[in-house]
Amino acid sequence: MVAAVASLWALPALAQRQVEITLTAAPTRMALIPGATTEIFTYNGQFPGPTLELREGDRVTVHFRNELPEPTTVHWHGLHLPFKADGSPFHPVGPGETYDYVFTIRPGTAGTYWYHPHPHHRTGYQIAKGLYGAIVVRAADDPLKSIPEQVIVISDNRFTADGAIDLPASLSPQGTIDQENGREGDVIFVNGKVMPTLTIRAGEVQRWRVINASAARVYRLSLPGHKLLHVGNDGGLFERPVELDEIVVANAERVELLVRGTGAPGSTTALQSLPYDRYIPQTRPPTWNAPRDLLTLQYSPEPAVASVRIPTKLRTIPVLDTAQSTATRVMVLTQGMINGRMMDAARVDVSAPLDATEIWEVENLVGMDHPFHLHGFQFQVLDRNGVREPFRSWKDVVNVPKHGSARFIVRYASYSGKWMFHCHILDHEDHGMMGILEVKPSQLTKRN
Ligand SMILES: [Cu+2]
Repeated sequence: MVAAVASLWALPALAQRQVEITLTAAPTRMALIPGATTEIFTYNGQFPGPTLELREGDRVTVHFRNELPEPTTVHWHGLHLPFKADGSPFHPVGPGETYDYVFTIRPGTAGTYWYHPHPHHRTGYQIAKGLYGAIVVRAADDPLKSIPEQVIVISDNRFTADGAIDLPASLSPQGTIDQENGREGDVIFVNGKVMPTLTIRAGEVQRWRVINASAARVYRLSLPGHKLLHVGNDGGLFERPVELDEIVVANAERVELLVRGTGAPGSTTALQSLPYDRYIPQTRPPTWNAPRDLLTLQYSPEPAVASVRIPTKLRTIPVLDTAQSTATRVMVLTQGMINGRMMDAARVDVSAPLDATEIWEVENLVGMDHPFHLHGFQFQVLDRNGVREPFRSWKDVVNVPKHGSARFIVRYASYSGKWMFHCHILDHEDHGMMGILEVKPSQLTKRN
């Protein structure tokens, strides 16, 4: 209780709610594919887990109970919160145990996040078993408040003939390919359903909050006949909307899109994922270049409504100034390793003072993409492959292309502790393609 009061001290007087959430992870049996039932793991008996709706300023306590037969954690992917609430491998929750995650949603956080397990070596397994859910954080002054929303959680999975989740032994032929590519499945789920139907009225504008919860599959989204208005990334809205024909969403990334109902009343179209070659040629799946339909968008028969006006200015994003950077951290990615090393919980890979601003230069030496995730702090991508990022946004994952590089700038604000950085291809993460950033409270930083 004392800690919660102390963290409030730094926050402006927003309408603060005390939010209590009860979340239980447990095995469940569910019908996911035709003709079989599958033993999965769920949060509160739901697949995906319940969408958590939070507001900036909320003081959140999640009462978590682990009814799984193995240790787990709940990681609040992308949220800026205290170390003890991060759900990293440092704070496992044993079978039958409970843990309270206590954090405050800080101003400027509004966006789309997700929660999932993060235990050492078992993240891929537990997410494949069904443990993930969406988080929507709202701002009081959301410029798109009046626009109807859809949360779209995309994931994939693979099943054996008897309906069990197909998790081959790591040294089996398929297990070896999974370790290399990251495990992909031929069944694609949107919000736990295969090819669900979303409805829209002609002229209507909808805000889609898309989350890629897949272990490894990257989605290159396209809605034939429609332009997409890209309005937000991992850490919330941009300053201005950007019009696109398609968008790549790598593992653990989120995008906010405005879909304008430019189709005719009664017509249908499908949200598609177009081919995206993230693979090493030797293990590229034979079906990699086949487009996949993800969901049906069905226009209602009613006549078109007048479209709402979409604001041209969404919000102001503060600039993280490269002139303030006090260090550059070089991260070299090779297959399964960062800077030639595998994860060691007893080692600190990067040590920095609280409030420092630093640049990370992530270099990918191998012939497949690696989506790089930093815990605890949102960052701003500076450039990819040397090409300056066209606009400012908050990110917590940056996809580092094969034989490519990405640079981002980050400020280690508010919270000291040990924060993971890792590849978000879950097989790579579990293999040890992960390191530790320790942010230390420092006398020096107090002078600033
Ligand atoms: Cu990787």
